[in-house]
Formats: sequence, C-alpha cells, structure tokens
Amino acid sequence: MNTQPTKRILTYGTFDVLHFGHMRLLTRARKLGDKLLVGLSSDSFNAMKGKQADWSYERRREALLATRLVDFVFPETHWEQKPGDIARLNIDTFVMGDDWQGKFDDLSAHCDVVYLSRTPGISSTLLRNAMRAAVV
Ligand code: C2G
Repeated sequence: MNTQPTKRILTYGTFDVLHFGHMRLLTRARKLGDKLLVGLSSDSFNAMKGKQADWSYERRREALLATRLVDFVFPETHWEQKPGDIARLNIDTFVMGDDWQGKFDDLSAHCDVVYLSRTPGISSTLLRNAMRAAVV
C-alpha cells in the first residue's frame, strides 16, 4: 500500500494555442509530484496581463486536460490569489517558467518555489501570427 503523501504541484498561465513549450513545462512540473493543478488565466485576467488569447477559457482548459498531465484546472482571475490557492489546494510546490525567474519568490513563505527553463523558439504569439498569416 502506498503510504507516501500525495505531492501537489501548482502552476499558472494562459496556455493559449497549447504548444510544445507548454507541454515541456507541464511534463517537468508533473514529474515533481503526484498531482498537477493549473490556475488558468481567465479572459478578463488576460486583458489585465495585456494578452488576448485566441482560444476561449473552455478550449484552453480542454486542451490542458487532454494532455493527461493536468489533474485540475481552475480560473486565475487576479495576481493576488496565489497564496490563498496554495493554502486552499494544499500545494507543496509552485512552478513557473524562468521567464518569471524571481517574480514569485515571496510564495516561498507558503510552499517550495521552482522555476523551470522556458523552451526557446516557440510561443503562442508566434503561432497566432503564423495562423493569421496563413488565413490571409
Ligand atoms: N512556457 C515555456 N516555454 C515557452 C512558452 C511558455 O516554458 N516557449 C511556460 C511559461 O514560462 C509559463 C507557462 O509556459 O510558465 C505558461 O505560459 P503562458 O501561457 O505564456 O503564461 P503567462 O502569460 O506567462 O502567465 O500568474 C502567472 C501568469 O498567469 C503566467
């Protein structure tokens, strides 16, 4: 019988036009524990981040769950929700790509904080622009 406690990993993002860079982040994050939970940026929060996702919240959520790497997806609606999420969801480790290096160190008061290398050469913006160009 497995007596090890379940290690719960948390990350956040827009995850628009889900791509290889996101998959590598999610795969490495998932390997840090037993459950991976994702705070998925709502459309209104994306606007606050200055982002306009091509895919709706529901499509982005569906794509994340289809990877089978993610156990639970919930809305990210404001910057300040992370400490409450960590407590409410009983999180052991918070993970972000290292384009955010240092930005969330304050969360180390609540759980482990891990930054993973960002995958170069691919982004939702690149893919969005390529798709829009192809449509023309
Ligand atoms: N990512 C990556 N490699 C890429 C692109 C993205 O590793 N080529 C990672 C980012 O570092 C991030 C995650 O994938 O950890 C999600 O990226 P975005 O959807 O761009 O999320 P972002 O806008 O950075 O939102 O409160 C935190 C924010 O919601 C993060």
